[in-house]
Amino acid sequence: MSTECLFCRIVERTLPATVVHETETVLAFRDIDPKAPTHVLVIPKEHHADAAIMASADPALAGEVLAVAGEVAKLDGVDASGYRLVFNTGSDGQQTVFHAHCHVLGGRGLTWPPG
Ligand code: DGP
Repeated sequence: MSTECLFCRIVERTLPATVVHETETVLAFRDIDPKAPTHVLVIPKEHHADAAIMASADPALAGEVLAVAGEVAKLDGVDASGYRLVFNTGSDGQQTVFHAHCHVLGGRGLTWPPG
């Protein structure tokens, strides 16, 4: 845990967030600046700087993040119509928070390539 990390603070509940799902190892909460009707961030509770680092260190945890992302899509009712999972990684990938997170985006027709 790092108190310098925004998402660690959300895990610790010292920073508020709208939590939609939680397991022993994973937390899902609504993005503060939603880009679609469903925009939820799924994060490991343990701090890993990005998705690839998380997957190398703990492949099972990476699998749990993906499984929770699918659960979130079901909970928000976007599983049938479709949704997008995104892991922005590094500066060219537009990652701004360096705690691994999966964006779950849905509830509207998404464009490709992403802007
Ligand atoms: P990325 O650019 O992939 O690193 O996405 C970081 C996302 O985190 C971005 O969509 C906005 C969101 N975000 C940043 N700060 C907060 C916060 O304090 N609370 C919540 N719920 N979301 C945040």
